[in-house]
Amino acid sequence: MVNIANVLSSFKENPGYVAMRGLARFPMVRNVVSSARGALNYRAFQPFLQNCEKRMDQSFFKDVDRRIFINELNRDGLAFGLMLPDATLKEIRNYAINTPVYADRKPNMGFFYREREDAEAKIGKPILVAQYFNARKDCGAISKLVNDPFLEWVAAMYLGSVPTFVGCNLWWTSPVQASDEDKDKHAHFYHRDVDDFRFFKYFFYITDVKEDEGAHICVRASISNPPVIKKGDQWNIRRYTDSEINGYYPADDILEITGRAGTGFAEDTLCIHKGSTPKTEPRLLLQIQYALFDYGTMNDDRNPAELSLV
Ligand SMILES: O=C(O)CCC(=O)C(=O)O
Ligand SMILES: [Fe+2]
Repeated sequence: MVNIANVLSSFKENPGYVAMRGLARFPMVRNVVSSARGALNYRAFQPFLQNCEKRMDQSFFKDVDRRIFINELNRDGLAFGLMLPDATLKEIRNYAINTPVYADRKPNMGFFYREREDAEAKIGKPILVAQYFNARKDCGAISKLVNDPFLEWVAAMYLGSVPTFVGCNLWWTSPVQASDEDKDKHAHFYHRDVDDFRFFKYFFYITDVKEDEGAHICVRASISNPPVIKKGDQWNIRRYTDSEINGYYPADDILEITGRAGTGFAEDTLCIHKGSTPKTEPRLLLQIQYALFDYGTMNDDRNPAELSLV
């Protein structure tokens, strides 16, 4: 059931975002708005691509075939084959070790990740997800990655417009017995994201992610084939159970994405996807998101004065 009071209060806070969430669930509206944005932008589009190409030999991913990558992303809503250099991984890990992270993404619940058990005792529950704030501003390797010409070129081609960087997020997912409420809050049930009329995310594993150890799970090509199980599901934005998804899609298309530290991929998370809870080893993930418009909802920018430890 839609809670009208909640919708009205969110509308007051961020009308553009709430309107987009209402409209972007309809494929025709997504197409019309994306084409219009592309048309308005067309003068800037080719120079943007050329600028990326000019800088391409500085890219971390200059050896990846970008045309194959974008074709894969267009076909499946998913594209694989990125790998971060060791030095970048090391810098992000150092940042993560030496910077407080925030339980449940709450600015007043900071702790150092090595002290997670102490923080759990103080909070009185297991911490499934803890996220850093201001990571791009405070970690040089992340800010360099956000401006990587390969990532920007693919973003422009996928969006059909000069891309808008809307945020990066770096977070730990820990091997805990989490409540269903926390699993729901932290996207551990199958869902589709409606973050804009057109958008996508890069995912980079900063720790090794083996089977059953917190892999991201995505249904290949489900962007053009949403699960219609209940009436209205083609437009509904809801959580799905594992058995609904396992019963709807061929097992071959439900991908548990594993990889060693540094592994990266692009995903349009309008595809059906979810996070999974690791059995024994925590997962550190960096996500970088590009879209047509910035509603201010996807970034990790927080006023440092408002951050505190538990
Ligand atoms: O933690 C994960 O792998 C899932 C996150 C997710 O749903 C998202 O980034 O849209
Ligand atoms: Fe999601």
